[in-house]
Amino acid sequence: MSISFYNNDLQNRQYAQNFPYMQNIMKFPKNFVWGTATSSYQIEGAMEQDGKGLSNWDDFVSKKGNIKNGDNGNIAADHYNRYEEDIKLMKSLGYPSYRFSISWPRIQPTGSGDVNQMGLDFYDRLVDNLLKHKIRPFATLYHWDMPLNLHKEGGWMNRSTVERFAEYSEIVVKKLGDRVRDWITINEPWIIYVTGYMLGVHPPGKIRPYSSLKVAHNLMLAHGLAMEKIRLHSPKSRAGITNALSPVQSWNWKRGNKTVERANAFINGIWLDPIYKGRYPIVIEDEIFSQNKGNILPGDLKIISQPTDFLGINHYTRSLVRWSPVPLFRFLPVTPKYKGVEYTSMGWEIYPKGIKDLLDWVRTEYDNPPIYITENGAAFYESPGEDGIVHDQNRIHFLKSYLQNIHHSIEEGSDVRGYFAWSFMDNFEWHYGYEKTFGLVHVDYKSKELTRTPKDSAHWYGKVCRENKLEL
Ligand code: IFM
Repeated sequence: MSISFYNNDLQNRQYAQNFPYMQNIMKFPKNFVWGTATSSYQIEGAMEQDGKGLSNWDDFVSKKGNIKNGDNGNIAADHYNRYEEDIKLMKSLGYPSYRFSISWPRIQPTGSGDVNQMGLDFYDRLVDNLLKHKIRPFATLYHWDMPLNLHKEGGWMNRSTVERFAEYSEIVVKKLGDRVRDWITINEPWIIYVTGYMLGVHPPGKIRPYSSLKVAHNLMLAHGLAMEKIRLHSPKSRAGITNALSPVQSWNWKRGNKTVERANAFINGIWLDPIYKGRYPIVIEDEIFSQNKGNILPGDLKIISQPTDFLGINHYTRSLVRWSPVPLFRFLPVTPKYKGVEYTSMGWEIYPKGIKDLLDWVRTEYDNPPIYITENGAAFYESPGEDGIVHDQNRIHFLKSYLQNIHHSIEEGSDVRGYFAWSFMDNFEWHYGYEKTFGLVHVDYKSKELTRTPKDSAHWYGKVCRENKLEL
């Protein structure tokens, strides 16, 4: 079977032919927000410091075979103890915004009731320090670390976790909402759902095709209830959800429309339609309702569909799919293979035009919502040169070509307001451990000092942020 694809340079040349005004310098809109992103479990470490409770991830990493090389986030980049140094570095590199997440078990060690003041104080200091350096904080309430007690009681399968999440969100927003004015409720519900409950590679490590759609609804409801708390306690803030989205295409461009439609509903629509259309995607609605008997209550979709201020999009690669008899999904991902194809060390195809396809689709399907690209970046096999620096031209090339496509989509009308590179520094890449490095800043995990050294891309990206433009 032959599939014809365009390689990335060809994509750009063709775009230039269609849009002759394309220049060598791409200016981004005034007030475009530039930043980098991280998450609590991936960088903080300090597993049991200052009263933090154990999390689903602390438990998952302790079980043999779950994580590559037996790695864990017990110490990670020790950001909990080194946040001042990290913020200084961020400032010196010229990154004006920072997206971080808050560790729920640091705030509520048992998952309900009592607050761990020392945990809350850490984020208080972090936010103050960011503001002191004139770095705008974007806070994510849930980037996958949940108090172990709640995890043991069923986690996102259990509707009561949603109530607990609302309680936790209220505590955090009450404390930080006078200074944090940009909130993200939940990071990537699709990944929480698919890795934790369909593939079994993230906690709770289950494969539950006939009940997992409860998780999807509970995550969406948790988003809605957190939105209510943000509106109540920080009315001047802007808030939204961050989704992992990708344009879905058939591996065989001549057929497979039904499969694409179904895959698109699971990967994208289920996390967007309830917010923007007040209902679940029609093609999978029956499955969603039949798996959620007694779990979807009257009024839930109203809570979920309350207005948000922006949509956060995390994007890395497109999704090529083919039909398969696998339970529930009835599709499987396909790794693209064609002449000239390039992959990151995650095995993800480098396909910059995918981000334009995605933004164009969101613009037309959901009435052009304001968007932040809350994550985009690449992991490569790399190591420092003799001078101790990682010379990562491949990452620069990656970021440049994705930003170029974002710019194309903005020129055609997409309301993209900002971009956060994933990630500020190398970190714990979940079940891959420390082997996959997404950072602009290299962290020497082999040394006790955990020395931070900016890669070439860190300086290149700082210039883009400072000048608000891309030079091709
Ligand atoms: O590292 C993750 C992040 O936690 C969520 N989005 C994707 C990144 C790369 O896999």
